[in-house]
Amino acid sequence: MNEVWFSGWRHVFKLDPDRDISDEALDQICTSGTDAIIVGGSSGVTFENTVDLMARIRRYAVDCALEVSSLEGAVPGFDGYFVPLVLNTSRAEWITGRQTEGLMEYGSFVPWEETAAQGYIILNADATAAKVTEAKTELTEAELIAHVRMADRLMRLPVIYLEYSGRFGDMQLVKRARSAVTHAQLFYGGGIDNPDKARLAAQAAHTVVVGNIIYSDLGAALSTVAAVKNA
Ligand code: 1GP
Repeated sequence: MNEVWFSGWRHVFKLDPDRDISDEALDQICTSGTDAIIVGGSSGVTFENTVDLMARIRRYAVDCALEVSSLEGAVPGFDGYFVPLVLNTSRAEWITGRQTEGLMEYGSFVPWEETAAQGYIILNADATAAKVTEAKTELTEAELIAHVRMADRLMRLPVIYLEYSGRFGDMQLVKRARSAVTHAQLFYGGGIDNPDKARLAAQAAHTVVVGNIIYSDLGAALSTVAAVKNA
């Protein structure tokens, strides 16, 4: 793996600009020892709610990156930017279409050194992202490995993101995906709501993303940091 701005990340919290979080909860998330905060969501993301959340996180030293999933939500001022390309959809607009439209508009302003493409492979049919992009989530192991090789070997994407958002995934499958990777950083996200799941995910992927549980059980969310770091 090449050294890049997110290489050292083992644990990441993902915050949704469209969901409310109190100052107290945000303080605990940002000072939890997590390696970074990713701001991103699959619906309801606007310039206003993104800039608002960024400004609140910016009071802390923690790295903060934006996952750019819509033109409206493209906000300057983050430490880094991820641009998701959904690999298991047949709808081209989610692979390169919208991204190219974004570059038509903002191509001259992109901080390329701090911008990375993520090859998203969405594996939970119930996730909003799967519905929106009409992802083909029922992949056999052979199909998953082919998608990983497409991203890692052919497209040379720096990040492969196995997205189970809302459900804890198959860690054996995640491990096999990691074995197929030669240079990409493998992110895993989905359904981590306790230290055990966090540890299992950390043993399977390079980087573990924790989202939803922040909003329903902050204590459980915070407990995932040490679990990942000690895995
Ligand atoms: C969502 O992968 C992240 O994009 C995390 O998933 O919200 O299920 O933790 P959860």
